[in-house]
Amino acid sequence: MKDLKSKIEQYRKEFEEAVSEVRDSAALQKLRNLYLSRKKGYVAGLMDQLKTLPNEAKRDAGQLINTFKDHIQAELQKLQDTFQKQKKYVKAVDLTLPGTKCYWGAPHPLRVFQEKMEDIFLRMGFSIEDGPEIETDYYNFEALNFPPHHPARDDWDTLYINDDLLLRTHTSPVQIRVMEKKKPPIRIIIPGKVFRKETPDPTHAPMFFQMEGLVVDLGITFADLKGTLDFFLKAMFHNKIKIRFRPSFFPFTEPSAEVDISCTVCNGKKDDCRVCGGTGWVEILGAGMVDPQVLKNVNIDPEKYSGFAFGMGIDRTAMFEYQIPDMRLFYENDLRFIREFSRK
Ligand code: 2U9
Repeated sequence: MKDLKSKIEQYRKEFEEAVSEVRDSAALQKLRNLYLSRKKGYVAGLMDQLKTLPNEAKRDAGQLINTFKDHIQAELQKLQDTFQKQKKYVKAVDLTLPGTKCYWGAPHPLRVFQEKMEDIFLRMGFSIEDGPEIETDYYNFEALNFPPHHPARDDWDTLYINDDLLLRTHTSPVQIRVMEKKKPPIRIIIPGKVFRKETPDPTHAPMFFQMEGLVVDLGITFADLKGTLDFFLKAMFHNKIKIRFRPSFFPFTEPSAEVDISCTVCNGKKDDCRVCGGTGWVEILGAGMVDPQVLKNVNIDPEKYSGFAFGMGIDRTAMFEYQIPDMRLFYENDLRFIREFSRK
């Protein structure tokens, strides 16, 4: 019995020392095994020794062993609780851990620019329409007053799918489709992708974005066309720009014009301006009064109704506004470029 008592004392001392040095859960588990493992633990050894004692000593000795075992269990439990709390605490406040990288997307610069253009027309009461990108020869050309094999078609380098189907070269077929379904008053804009058979270079791409507009109503005149485009261009650039109309030709409008604004980069003051080439003017859009034949093609009476239409390249205008030298930058998906211009 004396032997057992001193052994317990010895174990207790060793345990107190060992427990004060435990720093993590692994060391804790090791200590637990050393003392409490069912077969080889010190407490199990004490129990084996208990069996060898005379019966009258067993009760007291048993109590001593149990008290020692309870003490060990309580101390180990305390330590375990402390580690668990620390674990939670570290998770919440360890500011030295590297953060999780977050990759933000950004709207594409062309989309930002398109929405800026749309907003101005929405304010004037226009609505937005869209339509198919694969079109028939009829909607892309014939209905717009381009007869089959007419040389005017050569200006729209077309990607044909077969004799009848093609990738639309302008968004104008959407206006035809809208006029077939809806009678005047019509006041719409059509932003969208168009396709041309072009080799990519700084100012050309086989796919680019266009925005066209159409107004058809009673008594629409060239003055409405001028007033609308004047409002748009001044809202888009700034109020001080000058605007000029030059006579031009499109098969679907008569009369037709090309519309320039005074150069916002040099204001006509630099002979070698890279934007206007020293002319002081930059071409922004094309426009005209809807040809009576085009109205007839959709069963709108040109004696009663008249209209105007216009068209511009979204890419081209964005390049001018942001002074981007190469159209291909829009389509390379370089995030550094996309983020840069999305902020503007
Ligand atoms: C209908 C009637 C008339 C649309 C028009 C233009 C002038 C024009 C070009 C500008 C640069 C296209 O992106 S670009 O290459 N467009 O100059 N577009 S009038 O006229 C229409 C359209 C549909 C039924």
